[in-house]
Formats: sequence, C-alpha cells, structure tokens
Amino acid sequence: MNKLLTALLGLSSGLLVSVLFFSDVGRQNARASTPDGELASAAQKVYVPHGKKDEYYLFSSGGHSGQLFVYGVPSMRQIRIVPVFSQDAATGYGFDDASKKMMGGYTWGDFHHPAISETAGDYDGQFLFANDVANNRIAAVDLSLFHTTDILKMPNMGGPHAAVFVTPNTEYIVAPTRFARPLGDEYAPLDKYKEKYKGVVTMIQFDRAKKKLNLAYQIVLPPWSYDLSDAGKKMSDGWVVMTTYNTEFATTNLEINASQKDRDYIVMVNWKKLEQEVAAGKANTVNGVKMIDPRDVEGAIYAIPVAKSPHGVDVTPDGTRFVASGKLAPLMTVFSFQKAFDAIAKKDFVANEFGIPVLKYESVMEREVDPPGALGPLHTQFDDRGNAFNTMFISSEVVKWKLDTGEVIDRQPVFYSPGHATAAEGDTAAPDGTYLITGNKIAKDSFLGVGPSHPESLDLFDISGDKMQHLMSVPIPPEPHYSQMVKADKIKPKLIYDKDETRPDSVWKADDARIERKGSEVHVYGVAMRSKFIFDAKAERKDSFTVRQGDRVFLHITNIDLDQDITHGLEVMDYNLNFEIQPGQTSTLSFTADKSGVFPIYCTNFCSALHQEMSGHLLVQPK
Ligand code: K7E
Ligand code: CUA
Repeated sequence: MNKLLTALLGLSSGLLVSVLFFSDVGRQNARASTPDGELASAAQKVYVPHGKKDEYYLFSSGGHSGQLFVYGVPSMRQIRIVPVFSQDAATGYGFDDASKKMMGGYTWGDFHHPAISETAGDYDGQFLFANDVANNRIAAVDLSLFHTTDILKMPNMGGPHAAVFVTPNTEYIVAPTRFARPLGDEYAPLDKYKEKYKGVVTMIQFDRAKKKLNLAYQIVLPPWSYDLSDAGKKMSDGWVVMTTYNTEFATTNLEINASQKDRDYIVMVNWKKLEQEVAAGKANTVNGVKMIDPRDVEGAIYAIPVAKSPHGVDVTPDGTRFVASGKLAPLMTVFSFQKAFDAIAKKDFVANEFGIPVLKYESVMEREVDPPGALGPLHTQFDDRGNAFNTMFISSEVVKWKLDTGEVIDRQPVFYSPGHATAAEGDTAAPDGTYLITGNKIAKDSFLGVGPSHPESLDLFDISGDKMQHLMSVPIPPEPHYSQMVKADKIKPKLIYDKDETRPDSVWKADDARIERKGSEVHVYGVAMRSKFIFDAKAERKDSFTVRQGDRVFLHITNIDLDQDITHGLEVMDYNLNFEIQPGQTSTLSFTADKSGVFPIYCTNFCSALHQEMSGHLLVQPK
C-alpha cells in the first residue's frame, strides 16, 4: 500500500517514510502530554461498571479471519466472535453438517463490509449481511441468535469488494465485483481483457421468514474495478453509486498502470428501473443467473468523472449528496444527486465510455474539500448535525468537516493509519452523533509487543462536542475494515433456541433418545443435559454406543437444558471432531467411523460442577 501511494504521490519511499515517521513522533509526544484531567474524563467515559451494559453494539468485519467481531461501545469490550466464513473449532462451525454445507467446501473467507438489515433507511437490528471478497460469497447472520443462517455463492463475480450495502428497506443486498472476469467461468487470455472480461453487480434478495438469500439478477458492466458502493435513500432511493479504479484496463503492474489517468468514474445505476426490466423479461441468463446490460435500458446507468482511484463513496443521511474519498488525490468530492438528475435531464454529457453516458464533472460536483496536509482520504461517516468525518490513511487522522460548506472543524490524530471509520448509526438516515470508531491498520508502539506483526486496532472518539475527543485504543485481530455501530436496544438476542422451530432431528425428552440403524448409516438421536449425554434411553449404558468400523455415524444432539447460557460441547476423541450445542439447539455432525477401538466422548464446554463427568464412549467394532 505504501509503495503504491509513494509511487502515485510522486514521493520517494524515503521521503514518505520520513513523513510518516515524523508525524508519528509528533503523535506520541502529543499523547504523552495529554493533561491528566482529559485522561480522567476519557477514562470515565469508557468505564462501564459490572451490572451496566454498553450503549451500542459494534459489529466489526474480521477481514481475512472470515469472522464477525462483536464489541460493546463505549467500553470496547469484545463480547463475541461469530463465525461466518471460516471454520471455528470452539463452536464446531464449519464442522457440523449444516454449517459445513453452507460453507460450500471453503474453509475461510475475506469479510470486509457488514450491513445490518434496514427498514426505512434505519438499522432494524434483525440480520447482518457480510461479503467474502475471496470466494464470491454473501452471508446472512441472524442477530437474534448471533448465528450465520445462510451463505450464497455468486457466479460470474470477481471478488465482491464493493459489497455489501443494503437498499433502504433491504429490498436488495448490493454486491459489485472488484476484478473483472470472463462471464460464465470461461477462459479468456488477459490480452482479450477489454472485450471478454466484465464487471458485474449482483443484486440479492433476502427472505426474512426463511432466513434465505436469493440471487435476484446481475448487472453487467465494463471491465473496471469497482471499489466501494452505497445505496441512495429518500430523494435518491432507487440509485446505487459505485467508485471505480483501473478504468485504464491495466492487466499487470496495477500500482502504476491503473493510475495513469487523472480521473476514474463514479458509476450511478438505477436499480428500480433495472428491476422492472428484469421483471418484464428483458434479461439474458448467464451461468443460471438473470443478467441485464444497463446500457440497453434508457436512463439506467451514468458515469461521473472523479479524482483518480477513489476509494469510499458514502451517501449523506438525507440522501441528497454522496461523498467520494480521493485515496490518491488528497481531497473529498461532494456530489449532488439533484445536480446529477438535472444534468441527466439536460443530457449534459461530455463523453460516452463503453456505451455509458459520462456526465460533466462540474455539473454534478458540489464542492471539493481539501484540508491542507490531509493525505489519503478513504471513507466518510456522518453525524446528526450536518458534519462529515473522513479517515486519512497516510496522514493518520480523522478530519471533521461541514457538509454544507466544506469548512474543516477539527482534526484528530489516529494511532495509526485508519481505513474505515464507523459513526454511531452513521450510515443510516438518522445518525446519532455520539461515537466514532476508526479501524486502524497499524498499531506500532500502541500495545505490548507480540513479535514482528502487531495487532490491528480500533480508536474510539467521543464526537458529541465540536471537537472530537480520543477516548481509547484497543487491539483487534485482523482485519478491521468496515463495522457498524447500532443502538443496543435494537438487537433482541434470544436466550434459548425456539423449541417450535421445525427441526425433525430434535429430541426433547431424555426418554426419547434413540439409535436408528439404516444399513451402514447409524443415526444417534441424543440429548445433552447437565451433566450427561443420553444417546440411547433403552440401553444399559445410555451414554455410550457401538457402531461397526466403516459405518457412517450421524450425531443429532439436542441440548435440552432450556436455560440461559447452558451450552454443551461434544468431542469424539482421536476423530478430530467437536461441536457446540446451545440451549434448545439441535446440531447434527456426521463422520465415518473408519478407526476401530474405544473413543471417549466428553463435553467440551464447562457447563456445571459435574462437567468433567459429562462423558461417554464411542465403541467401534473392527470389521
Ligand atoms: Cu478496508 Cu472497505 Cu475493503 Cu477501505 S476497504 S479500508
Ligand atoms: Cu456439558 Cu460440560
């Protein structure tokens, strides 16, 4: 990243390093000399005594860990890691049959941008959607169970980095691709990039009752790289805006070749128009998905020139404007939806790129905000008083500025190199204006050393006053990209799994535990309870069972302790198997008993004073 920026900013690496170095020394000194009164005020603001709970949940993307990190704000205590795209030994996620199937053969993912489901432009707290940039998947997490309920694999895509963003009523989950690829998993040499490779946006629908993601349709685009996107709201509802880079069509050495032109584009797409056309049967089918070319639909797609290689694009809470962050140009550009609509009506086009009308920059741009010395703007967040907050990756700071005038109100150092920022309810139609958190890529000297690689970190700011107050830094596992901060009372976690959910494999009474043999398949319908397993209620030793070598064993285990936080785990020794069963949950795990012998089974989750006694045996008779 540094190398890329160095090349593009025309600085020698030595100079850039020294710029960073000196600014960090300045920061360390500033921090060391913070007055005691200010430190005490910061400490008081983040201290949440036992018995009190945090005001907000922070749902932070786990990047290439593939998982979702859940924090409380303002204490910044990590409460939970929810496995989403990667296997998790502790819960058995990715090992039990249902989650294994959902993961589709992958064992990890690269999760960048969470999106909480919205109603009328506001987080409704029911579900959270996640993108896997590496393996072209979108996941849905049920926020009543903190459990991943569905994962959808998207064909024709090349890494949904500009995902996921929801439209104001979660009509669609929008997932634009990063890398152009030939459609339909076809082969085409890189020499044929401009003709054969395509950019794609996947529009996904979510069925809340069934908790299922569904591919609605795809939009085919020029082979540019789509970096970030956001959905319009209120007056701009129906539109999606996306930043692009590599409009140069470079196929090698992108750090130089994809930064040749002074301008790339913001692409504006009208999904409401496209939805109608798709419903009217105007789409092709590619690789089993309906695909529409927006150039065939009058008024469905436009491009707006923007300073080269922009990163984030964020729609303002009132939906009237969107802000593009320059990344390689040290400025934020505010664009007006009304101006764009007027320019479209007047056909104020300056060019036509790949069949897409290009609007005149000056006609759509409202202002450029260019704070002196602020370098590497990446993302924008908002408060409830008309202010915007921008992360500056290179100059390592947050800049607060007025949306209406561009006036810079405050700048605060970040420790160090922030990517995204997250304001409380900051990308909804009604931000709170209370806290802001930056997701930092570099920790350097912030924490006790842990070897050559340091943790990433989050910086918490109080943004309720005119000046931002830095409250604390906390280490976080890789990799904090985007996160969302939602009022705690919007999340309604369940204490136990619903008993009435249709789960044919559940056993609710210990006396009903049984073993059914179907040929070489052995189905164990068992229960876990304090402090024993019952696999077969009729057997002499109810907590053990015998199979024959080579049998396929299905463990269907129900946790019948319908009690808050009484979770059991089940491992099978030397079989490399472990899974968790939460209160009222039924989980199925299957394996082939290919080793003969005696294999102790025990509960892996400390559940009672007699947890150590919660055990049994799997006996595998040799062939
Ligand atoms: Cu980290 Cu949102 Cu993938 Cu910017 S992206 S930092
Ligand atoms: Cu059940 Cu420990």
